Amino acid sequence: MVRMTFKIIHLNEERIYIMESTTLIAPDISCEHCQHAIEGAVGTLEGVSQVKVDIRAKVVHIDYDPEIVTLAKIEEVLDDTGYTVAK
Ligand SMILES: [Cu+2]
Repeated sequence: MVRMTFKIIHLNEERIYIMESTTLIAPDISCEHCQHAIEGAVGTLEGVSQVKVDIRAKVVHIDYDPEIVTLAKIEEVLDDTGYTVAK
């Protein structure tokens, strides 16, 4: 498994945001259409701050706030969009 997860800590005046950054493998990614579909679906989820699709590597880099959205939810949305995450 090549999934990598690490934490990013953002500080602002009101609270500390502990974001997770994860890389998911979705082997069905093949072109820019896939990229836009994934960015549109995952990028609009509340709690997701950044989505980057690497078409060639067939991976999705996601920064999210685990207090707002779970990784399971993100994977579910990817699955619903047609890109099942490889385990
Ligand atoms: Cu495509």
